[in-house]
Amino acid sequence: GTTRKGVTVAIIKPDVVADGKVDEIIEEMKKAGIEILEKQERQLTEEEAREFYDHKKDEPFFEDLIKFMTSGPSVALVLTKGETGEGIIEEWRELLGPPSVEEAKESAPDSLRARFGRETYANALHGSDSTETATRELAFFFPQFAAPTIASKTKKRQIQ
Ligand code: DGI
Repeated sequence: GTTRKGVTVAIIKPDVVADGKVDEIIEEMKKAGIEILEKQERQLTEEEAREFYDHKKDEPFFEDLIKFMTSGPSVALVLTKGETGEGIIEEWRELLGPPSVEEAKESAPDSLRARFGRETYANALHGSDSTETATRELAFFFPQFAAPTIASKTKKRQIQ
């Protein structure tokens, strides 16, 4: 069929990669019943980070954010769950907890940002915040995955 499965895009940010905790995070995903459809390790260039966070460019913290996101390799992943992937965006955001690590420790001590974030906004993980954002972020990290499934000899990226 042509119906796309619901997915979200997660990023394991440079703090977690530097702390050697990528496998632990992936275990947490699996414990929550999440399925990983794609995974790619890469260090964002400054240009890529600026494009990825373009909607934050007027924020006072923008330069800090770019510095952090380009400080080392990240791991981008496409996540889904169950037959349809319905609710995966919200569920992953729930597992993340709030963006500030301090706030996460206060209000959601079991959240992944509370447990794996280093400090303030070195917050371990990203998750798309809406279907529109997920589509955009999918195209950003996994253009081959996001492309329409036109007839081709290699159909390996097609999702039912
Ligand atoms: O979608 P989220 O990552 O949960 O949160 P968001 O869209 O509010 O912010 C995106 C990222 O920007 C967040 O993961 C970390 C960074 N950020 C947000 N607010 C601040 C911030 N970074 C700094 N340094 N200071 C902030 O106030």
